[in-house]
Amino acid sequence: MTRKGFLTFPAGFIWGTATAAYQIEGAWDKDGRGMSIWDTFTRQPGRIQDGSNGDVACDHYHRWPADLDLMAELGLKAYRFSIAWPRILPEGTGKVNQAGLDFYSRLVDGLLERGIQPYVTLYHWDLPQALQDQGGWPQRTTAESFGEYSRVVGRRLGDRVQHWITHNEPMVMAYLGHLLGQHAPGVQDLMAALATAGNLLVSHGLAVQALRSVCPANAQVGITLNLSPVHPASETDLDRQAALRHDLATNRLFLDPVLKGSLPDELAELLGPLLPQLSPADLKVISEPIDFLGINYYSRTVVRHAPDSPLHQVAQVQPSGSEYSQMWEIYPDGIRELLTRVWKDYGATYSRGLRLLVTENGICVPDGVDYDGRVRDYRRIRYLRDHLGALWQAMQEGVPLDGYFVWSFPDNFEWAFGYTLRFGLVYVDYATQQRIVKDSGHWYAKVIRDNGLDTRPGGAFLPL
Ligand code: IFM
Repeated sequence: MTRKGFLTFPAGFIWGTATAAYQIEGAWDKDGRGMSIWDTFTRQPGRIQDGSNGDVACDHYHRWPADLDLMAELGLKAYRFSIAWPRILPEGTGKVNQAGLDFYSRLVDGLLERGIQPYVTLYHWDLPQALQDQGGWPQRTTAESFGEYSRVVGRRLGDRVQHWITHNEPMVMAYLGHLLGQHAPGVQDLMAALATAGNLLVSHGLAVQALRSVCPANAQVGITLNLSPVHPASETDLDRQAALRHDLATNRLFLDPVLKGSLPDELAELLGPLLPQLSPADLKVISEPIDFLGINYYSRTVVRHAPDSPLHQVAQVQPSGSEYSQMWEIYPDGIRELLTRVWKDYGATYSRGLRLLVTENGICVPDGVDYDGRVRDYRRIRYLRDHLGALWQAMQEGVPLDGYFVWSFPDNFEWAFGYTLRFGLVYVDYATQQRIVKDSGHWYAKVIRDNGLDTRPGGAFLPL
């Protein structure tokens, strides 16, 4: 801390924002793009709250130069985006669509010309429909196809992209996509969900190997997990045990194989025959050394023992007396708790020296355009300020954190919620595609300029 109430970040701290292909690009049938599972899912009646889809979304596919100009105006140092697999390999494997690669190549050049570092996510949930038709993620062959796709992208962009993220939130793909059926492909099958988790993990390792084989030696490769500290709803033994089970089934199912090369014994006890079938050779692939771990944090998870619930007999509780966004409890200290725990349990002992990044953090609140054209999203500013404060605290406690990415740059297609929720620093009028930088966007630009955070009461609002 340099002066009272002002939190200074290390020189070179990476200030960024994040998006995902299906949520912003639109142009679903342009230039040879194949169908993805989200094109299929959104066309099934009742799947999406407002009946919408990503056909147009923010039309970023056509408007990317102006979007990148806006990022440069706000002073962003990095931009995390995902590549749509069906643009690159419309059938999921085999014939490469050069027009798809050309699009991302131009995007990368556009970022570098503006002094913004690209952070590329290879998979943010838009599996080619052709692979789904052959069984999708519950099949091991899909993991192998992901390795092939990663090699194709790495070969084309590796000369300019230094930072690679194999997967975004595999837990969501496994459970929301294959157990709860709330996301594409809409499957509700416990076995399929856990097989998906296993194959996503293997595919991560195959992608790391593929990237290392085609990218320059200084390539930085990692994975992004959505993690959440799990708290028991009460101090009873039953609820405490429930919290441990939930931590195993959501956090440790992914952390342990990637960073320790093993599945926790307690998970084997919990899942029995449902445990993802991973051989020692698979675990070796999954734990292929990485350079950084990306963490997406939005909220903590509070759970109670619930004997009738599937998978692990746990139910989530919304504690009373907390503040909530449209989706989740607001719990800033959770990011400090999570980062220090991940560092202690995994990072500090990681042989090759692991760096951490917060690859997503943000909030959806009902935003509106005021009479003068401004979007005064003070709750978002407060959320971001409080989370950055807690994250700064984690760094004081010894966590080597390299950067922070706000979710999201523009408002966008929020999966099963369609366009009903807004997460952006930039407001999108979907009827006209006009962009308006929200007050939070201006506030974030000031944080970046200052390389630090004004936490004095009212300080967050001073630059506005
Ligand atoms: O919009 C999503 C994103 O695709 C993945 N992480 C959470 C965000 C908010 O729900």
